[in-house]
Amino acid sequence: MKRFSLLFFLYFIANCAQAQAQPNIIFMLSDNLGYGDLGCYGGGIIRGAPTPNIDQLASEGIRFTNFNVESECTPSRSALMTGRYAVRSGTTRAVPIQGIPQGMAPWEVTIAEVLKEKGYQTAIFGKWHIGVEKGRFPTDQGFDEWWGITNSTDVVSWPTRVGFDSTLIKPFNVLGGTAETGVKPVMPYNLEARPLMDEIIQEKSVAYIKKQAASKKPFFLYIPWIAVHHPPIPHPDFKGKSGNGDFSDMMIEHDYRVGEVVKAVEAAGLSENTIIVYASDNGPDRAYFPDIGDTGPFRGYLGSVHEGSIRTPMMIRWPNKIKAGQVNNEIVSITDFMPTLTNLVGGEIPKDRAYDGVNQAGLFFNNTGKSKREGVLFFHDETFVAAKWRQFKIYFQAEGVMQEERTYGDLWAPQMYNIMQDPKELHDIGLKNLWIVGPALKQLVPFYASVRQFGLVESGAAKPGPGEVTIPFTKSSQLKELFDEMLAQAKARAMQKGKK
Ligand SMILES: [Ca+2]
Repeated sequence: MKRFSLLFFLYFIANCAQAQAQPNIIFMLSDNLGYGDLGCYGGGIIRGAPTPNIDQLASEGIRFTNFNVESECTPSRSALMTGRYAVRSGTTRAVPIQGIPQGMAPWEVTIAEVLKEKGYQTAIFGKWHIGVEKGRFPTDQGFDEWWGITNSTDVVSWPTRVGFDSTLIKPFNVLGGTAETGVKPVMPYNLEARPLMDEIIQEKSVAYIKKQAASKKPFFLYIPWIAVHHPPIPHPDFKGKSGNGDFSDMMIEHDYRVGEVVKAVEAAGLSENTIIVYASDNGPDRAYFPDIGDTGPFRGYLGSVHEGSIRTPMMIRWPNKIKAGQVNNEIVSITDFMPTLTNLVGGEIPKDRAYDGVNQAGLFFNNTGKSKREGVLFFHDETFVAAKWRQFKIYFQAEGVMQEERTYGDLWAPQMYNIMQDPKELHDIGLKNLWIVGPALKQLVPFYASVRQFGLVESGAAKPGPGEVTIPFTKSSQLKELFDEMLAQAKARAMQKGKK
């Protein structure tokens, strides 16, 4: 009996120790995969590409149906890393011109940096796309090691284009290295390398998980896959697998590789205490139709802020905490990961800057089913374009969302859509529902005030300076007065509180 008690006691202690350990975090991000591509989101077999591995991952945790990203690779990845809308960080666009400073300022604090601060080991295998030069690489932003690319994958096609002049454009490379030793080119990034990239990323990720399991230290592994960005070239092992063209072949390959990473976590005995997130950075790119992702019930392509662009798959598995089989339609933003994960590990986000992300620990990990936000804001460059609020979306600028359109511009009155009744955003209900303007735009007040307080980082700048966000239909001079007054009042209240 005594012996049994002792065994039970030891077992209990061992379990406590396991439960208390900081969870490992694996964040997988696909590129330009649409809302309608995965089986668990209504795609899969109807797209000629079953996705059993990702579907299973979703079924083992919580799957989100109202996950909001930014409208391109660069802003979305910036928002993920910083917890801030890209408009604050000068990362609303990737500039396809070599030698121009761009990407995330070294001043920004990333998820990797806050996790590292709390004892995490960190690695990224894949596409960074928020910095193309020394000082702005992931190894400068909290990652211990990196193997991957700085740019978007379309660069591999450039040399095949009519009139391409290789004397004017420096060749692109895959980079690799560590924060300690620095990074250097490890192989050319070209059409030959393109189909092999995700296999290498998978192998490096699997090896890293094995190594970390042995080290017993918590880790953060960020895997921004190359798939399913154009050009659509599947790995030779998957070529022809779907019988439905290169894009479907690439989807089957992608699902397989995600599955192998999950299997590696299981094989290493880390399943219970490892958080696995899977998401897509933005919707399909219109450039390569029909070899592109599908937007499911939504409309719009990469670059627009219609739902087809900014609503993407996202799922989280953490067997220790998250009840399996949940599907949730609460509004979540890609900016929410930074504060949520920071809070989870007992870290702190800096106080000298504004955050757009909110702590979603309840919804993500504690099965509350409720989001801490009612809306999200969307921008084009430094112009406010649209706000999502509850089931409504209100546009302050018009958008061209057809495949051949790449426009946005002025409206004579805001457009509004009920995206539950009208997921394609086709039927403007604005003129009958002007009441929505006030509540939907309430989010803009703290945002605008914080821009006045903390400024913006200009594209390519090292740190924030005074900046301005254009809000159509309003006079910026009036807004300035209004928000300066509000700021002064808030400061006075804070002083008063301090005195008490
Ligand atoms: Ca992308």
